[in-house]
Amino acid sequence: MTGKTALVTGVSGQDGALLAEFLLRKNYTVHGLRLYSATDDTQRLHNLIEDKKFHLRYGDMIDGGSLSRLLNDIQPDEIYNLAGQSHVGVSFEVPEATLNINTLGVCRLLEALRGSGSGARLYQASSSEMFGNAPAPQNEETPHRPCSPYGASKSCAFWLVRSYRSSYRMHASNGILFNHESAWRGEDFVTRKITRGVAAIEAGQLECLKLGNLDARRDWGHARDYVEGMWLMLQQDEPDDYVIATGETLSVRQFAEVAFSCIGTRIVWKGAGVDEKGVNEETGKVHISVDPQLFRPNELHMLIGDASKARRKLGWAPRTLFSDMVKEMVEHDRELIRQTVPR
Ligand code: GDR
Repeated sequence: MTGKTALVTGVSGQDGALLAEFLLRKNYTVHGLRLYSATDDTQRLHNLIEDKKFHLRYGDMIDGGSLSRLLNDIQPDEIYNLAGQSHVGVSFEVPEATLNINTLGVCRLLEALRGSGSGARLYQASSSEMFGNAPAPQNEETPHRPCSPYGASKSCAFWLVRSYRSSYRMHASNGILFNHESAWRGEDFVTRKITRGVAAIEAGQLECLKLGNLDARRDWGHARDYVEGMWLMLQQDEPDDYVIATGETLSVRQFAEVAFSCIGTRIVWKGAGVDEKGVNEETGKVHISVDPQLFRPNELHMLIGDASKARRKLGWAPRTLFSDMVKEMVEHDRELIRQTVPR
């Protein structure tokens, strides 16, 4: 068992909360960086807050001074940079803010780390979105062709990390994570939106779920498996970049079919394009329709990750089956509804 100290930025998000839990189980002291928010943003951390080895710290990726102070104060062995504006669609609405947090924020963190002279190891949350529509399957050597401000922000941050690594011999690694989901996924992301929608439809609180592009294909894994990959990267003697993915791809339409099957509903598709509908085969009710307002100005059509390097060098492999992950998410959302509906 280790007695290391870690700083996790973005600790209140899905990955931050799951990673903090993972590190606490490994006997780390964990300092979680959170943004100040007037509303409670600690829902995912409720079971960690009581842990004496878990500390919430205010800081901000747009405030380099706060990052320097935290590093000097905490003296972490490992830093996991998970903070960011993580919604691809939203990045088209707030491109400047996205780059400020996702790219300049990484620059500020790298500078703070360089200034601290501490030798702490850094994990940077890079993303499959950097690949854009580069041919699949994508691996560490695949050229970046980002097609969103988010993808561009992550690609630039990726290269900053590599540049600092080679210029200053930092132990800084990029984890190129493909889509990763869980019951802690934000409700604006398509998987959670679907599983919440399925639970609400079953409970009679909603009849029809509106989605955007049903044809987009993603490589969907379980976030719990992926945080282990982050940790493994920082346990290596040498820093490097690794793809973390399942190697399988499914469309948004297929995700929805599997999610509905968890409540015993078979969806059949009728119509095409913006008129396509997902219909309950048994009742004839329309449960999915297409809302063109949810289309993005530019879309990334297909991602399949090749994680053979992570398998070979880190001994990492996904543990959770896709169908089990979807079931877990639907069950969680059903339970949330049960807790709010008076019996
Ligand atoms: P993504 O995840 O953009 O891949 O980025 P998201 O779940 O937002 O979209 C996946 C695909 O589903 C399509 N889609 C919809 N998306 C949303 N959010 N809402 C909808 O209603 C909807 N309907 C269809 C999208 O167009 C897209 O093609 C995620 C994020 O977690 C990033 O931060 C991360 O880096 C990458 O995964 C890997």
